[in-house]
Amino acid sequence: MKLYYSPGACSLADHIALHEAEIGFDRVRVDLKTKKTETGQSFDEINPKSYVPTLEFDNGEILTENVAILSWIADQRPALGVTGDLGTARLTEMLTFISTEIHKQFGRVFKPSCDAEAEAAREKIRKRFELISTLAKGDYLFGSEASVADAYLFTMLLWAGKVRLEIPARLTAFDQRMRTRPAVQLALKHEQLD
Ligand SMILES: N[C@@H](CCC(=O)N[C@@H](CS)C(=O)NCC(=O)O)C(=O)O
Repeated sequence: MKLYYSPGACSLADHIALHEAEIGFDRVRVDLKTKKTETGQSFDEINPKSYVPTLEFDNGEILTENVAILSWIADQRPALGVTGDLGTARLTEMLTFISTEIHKQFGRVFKPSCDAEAEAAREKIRKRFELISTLAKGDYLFGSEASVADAYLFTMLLWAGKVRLEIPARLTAFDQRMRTRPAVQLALKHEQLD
């Protein structure tokens, strides 16, 4: 299995989650500007959507989208998912919230069409981090154990740091807690972000 990633991009969430799941995989770095992999392959031929994360299975099939890849990882290792009657739905709810309401807003912060757009996006992200910090059920989003959603939230906090967006104290503590996890340390090391 191969994970196509770009250092510090949202694919970091999947990178961390694969390590958490102890699933063996090869990392293939993608230059998102040239759309070439580290071996010079055309990334668009691998994933016509032209973005990371992209997971390629040994039979050549590819899986894209953070929500789908992280859900698939949780399916392989239920300890990284959410238990209970609504467990799967709650995980999907959280992953979708992070993806569509936080991740997407960062695009407007990184590449705004104007200052007002950037500021509006920052405000939305701030509010959503605030909300997530109140929704968290324990040390991690769903209680005392980390799930794949925590890997995604951690990646968003890394981005918040890059653009100097203030985050609630509870999320600062969460960020520090995540950084003590071997899977996080390994992924940060591999992406040279440590
Ligand atoms: N809908 C996708 C979006 C993934 C995404 O935004 N990937 C970014 C990096 S964080 C990317 O590869 N951008 C390159 C591009 O769009 O050209 C998902 O949620 O997985």
